[in-house]
Amino acid sequence: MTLIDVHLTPDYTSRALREDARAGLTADPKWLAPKWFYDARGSELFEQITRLPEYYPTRAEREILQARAAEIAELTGAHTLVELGSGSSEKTRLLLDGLRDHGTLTTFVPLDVSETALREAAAAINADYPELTVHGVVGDFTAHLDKLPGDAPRVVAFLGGTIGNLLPTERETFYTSVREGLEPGEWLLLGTDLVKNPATLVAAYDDSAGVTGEFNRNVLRVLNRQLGADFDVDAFSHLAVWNPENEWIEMHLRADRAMRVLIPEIGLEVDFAEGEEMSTEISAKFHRYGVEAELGKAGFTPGAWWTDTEERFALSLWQA
Ligand code: AVJ
Repeated sequence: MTLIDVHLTPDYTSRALREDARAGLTADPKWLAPKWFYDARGSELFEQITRLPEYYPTRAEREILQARAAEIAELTGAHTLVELGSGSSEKTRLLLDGLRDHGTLTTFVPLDVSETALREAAAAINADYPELTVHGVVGDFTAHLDKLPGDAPRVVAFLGGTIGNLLPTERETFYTSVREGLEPGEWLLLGTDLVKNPATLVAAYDDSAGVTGEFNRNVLRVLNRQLGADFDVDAFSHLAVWNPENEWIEMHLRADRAMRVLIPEIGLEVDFAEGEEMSTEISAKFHRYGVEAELGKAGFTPGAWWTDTEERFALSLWQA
């Protein structure tokens, strides 16, 4: 059985894009938010990134899930798996298999802002796990965590290290709203990339095949298509920098020449100086002590901490 709850109005995404583009392109320094990378082409480029030799996080997290899915089922006794982000990936299936084999799972709840991605994910999982109720939610994980369906105990999975895209204050708000959306005794399963040698980190975000550069520039294509902008995409260079104070990777787009960009749908003219850098993503990296401090502050109790054999990535379990 498949059910879909829609918590977003049809124009939610286009309004949010307009507001973000206005705020970021009139700021100094300029920024664009990483959530706008993921149109069809951007999602395909990200899939390619996950297969690059330099981009270790996907493989490291998969290794942990393969080793620990049964243990996650045992520890949580989950009846419901909620996945933030659409969730029909191989990693989702590793978790679903572990929980199903344990015999307690009844419901899968994928949550995504994209109704198309959500319906595809829900249908794919429904086809392969016909005994589960698939109850999808079209929503924003920064706003609709109080409306999660499914019978308790639920496990909310936030995988891939996407938490690293949030600023520290945004992470605090996110963790608190997850905890408030859960009943005491329910669970959060969190994937976090770990601080390591900067050369390894920079290579993961600046691959030799140039896929991450294409992914980064894709945000300009999204603005060209959605807002009628006239960015000369090829006039921007991809940069990936390790910020040691904040322990995050920053991706930037650097204007290779001075230019004026018109964005008619939001009535903006934006000037770039030659060499001007615009921030497009932060991807924070973590230490165990930092994750424990942040989750503890949000009211979670530690359940488990697992890493891959090379200790590049962590998967951790937290009880509300
Ligand atoms: C999907 C957010 C986990 O931050 O590593 C990959 C996105 N950006 N390469 C990450 C990304 C550049 C990725 N997340």
